[in-house]
Amino acid sequence: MKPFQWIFLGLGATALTANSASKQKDDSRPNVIFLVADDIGYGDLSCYGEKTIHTPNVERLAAQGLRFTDAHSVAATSTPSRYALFTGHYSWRRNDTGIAAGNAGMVIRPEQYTVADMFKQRGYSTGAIGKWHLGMADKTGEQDWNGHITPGPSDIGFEYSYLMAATGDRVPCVWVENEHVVNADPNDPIEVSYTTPFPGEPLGKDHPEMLTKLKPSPNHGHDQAIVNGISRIGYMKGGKRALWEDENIADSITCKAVQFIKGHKDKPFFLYVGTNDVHVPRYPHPRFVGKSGMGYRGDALLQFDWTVGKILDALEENGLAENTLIILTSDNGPVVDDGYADRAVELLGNHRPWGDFRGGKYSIFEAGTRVPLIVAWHVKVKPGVSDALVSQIDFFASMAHLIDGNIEEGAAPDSRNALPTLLGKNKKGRKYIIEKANAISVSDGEWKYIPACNGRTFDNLTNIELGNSDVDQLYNLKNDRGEKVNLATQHPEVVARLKAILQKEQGN
Ligand code: NG6
Ligand code: CA
Repeated sequence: MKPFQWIFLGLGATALTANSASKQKDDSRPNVIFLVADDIGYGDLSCYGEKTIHTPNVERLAAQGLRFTDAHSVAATSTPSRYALFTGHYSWRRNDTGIAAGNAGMVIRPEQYTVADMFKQRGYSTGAIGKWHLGMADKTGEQDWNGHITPGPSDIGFEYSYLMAATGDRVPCVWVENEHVVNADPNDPIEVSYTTPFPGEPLGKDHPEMLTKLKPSPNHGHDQAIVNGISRIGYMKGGKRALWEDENIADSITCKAVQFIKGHKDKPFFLYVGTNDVHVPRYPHPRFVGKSGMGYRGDALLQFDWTVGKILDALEENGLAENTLIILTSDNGPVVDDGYADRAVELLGNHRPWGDFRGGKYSIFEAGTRVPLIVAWHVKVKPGVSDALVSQIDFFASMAHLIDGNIEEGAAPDSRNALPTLLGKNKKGRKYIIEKANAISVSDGEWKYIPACNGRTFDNLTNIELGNSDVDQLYNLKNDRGEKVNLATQHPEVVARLKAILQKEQGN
């Protein structure tokens, strides 16, 4: 294992004083950080009431900010969720925003206008660090992993980027900084394929003895290329010098985020930090291992919490705590076994990652998309709890309103200004939200309607109820948070009202 990178990069010892002068004082141009967790559920953070895990740094943020109880991602998996977050365009309007492979082309096309473009155009420095999962280069399979991977994040508004292409469980297992693989070696070129194994490269399914860190769960399919004693989805060859080590992923992301904050303390910035925690493969740094009593999944939650703490510290140390708006959320709901034998199910005990909601990641039931959300901005947001109905689709327009109230013609077509709600000036939420897993749903906060659709009701691999049904479903979320009683036949008028909204939004 490499030395603990935090110390390695010399950041741990940096004794910045809390009053190191910041030139940033303009309230109309705060720094903005989108801190997006991966697969962290509504019940995974102690500030949401679960007593089984303690996440003190998220509590510290929640104590300074507004914690939302009815906040939603647009989708129940990462790619469509992040697509909507960055573009303000519903991912379900396109048929190519599903879970992206590690060699997928750019899902957000360069001509699209993103929230990062919006900030950049207003003079902000912009950065994207951590999990990307939105494709790189023009077309699938056409990346130059040994040269300039273009088009890339810089074409959709991110001036700086340090990213994993897709997920921890997908090749290539390398960091891509400013569109170049870090530590790429011309003598050991990287090749990636999602269709054809490379002759001579061992695969997890044939070489279980090489899986020294984690083994795949049966039948999930994470049994292809072996990187660092963990088999992944996809095939990869070369780039030995560039491969990440799973136990250092959180440190790398956190270091880069802290460096970005420090390096931009004199000018407003927009920073997206996508953590890898708690997506699979979960392989936290040894200093977190065994600390949760819940195995690697719980330990990875503590690691996430540590990242949050380091980011808050960096803001304080650089004199930016007062003038930075932080939005902490998750891309989709939780899953316990998502492909690796990490004993997460066995060690879960009484912990309920989904809180009191039904379903989980991949599901149209509430746990798929009802996510943690904390908005904090020093004196501008009065600490507390908001039950307003909010959707990540509105972050884009809200951020434009934060700065100057303008939004470019045609940009973020589905995004509405929710700034007063996000800042707690208003308890009024959205009139309705639309979400998509396999099924689509519309909810006004009280009633949720899921039209009949095709698809499995249950996923045996992850043990999650997906919410698909061949009959219409209607739930009253105020009386029935667990979506147990289908009231569609009792309340046809409510079904008709919500169906009309959905049809109008879908353009039919
Ligand atoms: C699924 C993977 C799962 C995870 C997910 C993406 C299988 C059986 N499962 O296809 O392990 O990688 O994709 O998760 O392949 S997400 O949070 O990035 O959307
Ligand atoms: Ca996710």
